[in-house]
Amino acid sequence: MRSYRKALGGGAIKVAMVGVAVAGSMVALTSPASASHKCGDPAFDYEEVCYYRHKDYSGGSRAFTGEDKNYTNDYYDYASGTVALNNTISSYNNRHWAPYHAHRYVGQEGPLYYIKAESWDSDLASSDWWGSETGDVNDKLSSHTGPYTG
Ligand SMILES: [Ca+2]
Ligand SMILES: [Ca+2]
Repeated sequence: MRSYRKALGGGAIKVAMVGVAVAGSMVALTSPASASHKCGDPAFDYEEVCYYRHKDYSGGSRAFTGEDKNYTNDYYDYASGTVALNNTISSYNNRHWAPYHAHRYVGQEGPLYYIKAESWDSDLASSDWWGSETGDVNDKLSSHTGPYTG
């Protein structure tokens, strides 16, 4: 009886370890830490929107090509790289030939800011939300959809 229990316990541990390994690989495949990249990367030439922390395209930058549901895990390219894009973006340059829709909240929720194809804005404090939302969009962007290539 004693040896039977010991054998059973060993099997349970093996099953648990396999489960952890499978869960780990699924996370790596489905949720990368960040979808952003350094602005001006030749691999994404003319297919990226570049965001800046301060107005006049200064204070650190970070770019996207596809959509992004959450800016809290994307960081400006600085020496330290510790400031997230969420609620800090103050200017942008959309080098993509297609538009994006930026959102007030993470999860692509809330009011929209329309980023036109091949457009730029040096100071988002002078830009408004799309639709009925009042106030400027400076330091309020948190996610985006697009590019809308259709
Ligand atoms: Ca993100
Ligand atoms: Ca800012």
